[in-house]
Amino acid sequence: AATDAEKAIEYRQGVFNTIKWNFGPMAGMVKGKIDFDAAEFARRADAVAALATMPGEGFIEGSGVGDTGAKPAIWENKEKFDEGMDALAKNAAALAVAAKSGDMDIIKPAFGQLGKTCKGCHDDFREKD
Ligand code: ASC
Repeated sequence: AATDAEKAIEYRQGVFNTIKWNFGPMAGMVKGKIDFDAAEFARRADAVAALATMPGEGFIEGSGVGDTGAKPAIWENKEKFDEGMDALAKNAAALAVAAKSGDMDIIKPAFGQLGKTCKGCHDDFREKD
């Protein structure tokens, strides 16, 4: 049977993979590599806003071992990590609001802010692929 740590790892990776599934097409639209579809963009932004509140609880104590990209820094500096998770949720919510405008000039900076938030935490807390 899976341990609690294994279940937590599977849980949070599932959430991050689902965020990435939705984030990718939004990035393509922002960069002009995919035609902008405002309704699709808003649907994906809503999905990411909901998902963004979820991965944090998967970083339970003792779940940093094994074949994951999670750095020990997460548990050594949990307060800063949790702030990053809060920023993820906040900026994803802001993007969902911006997306409802259907206006790329409004969406673009909100998307950029969210992408910076992803990268900030990855730099500190995630091993490079
Ligand atoms: C992605 C992806 C990330 C983020 C990050 C944004 O598409 O997989 O981890 O965007 O690169 O800066």
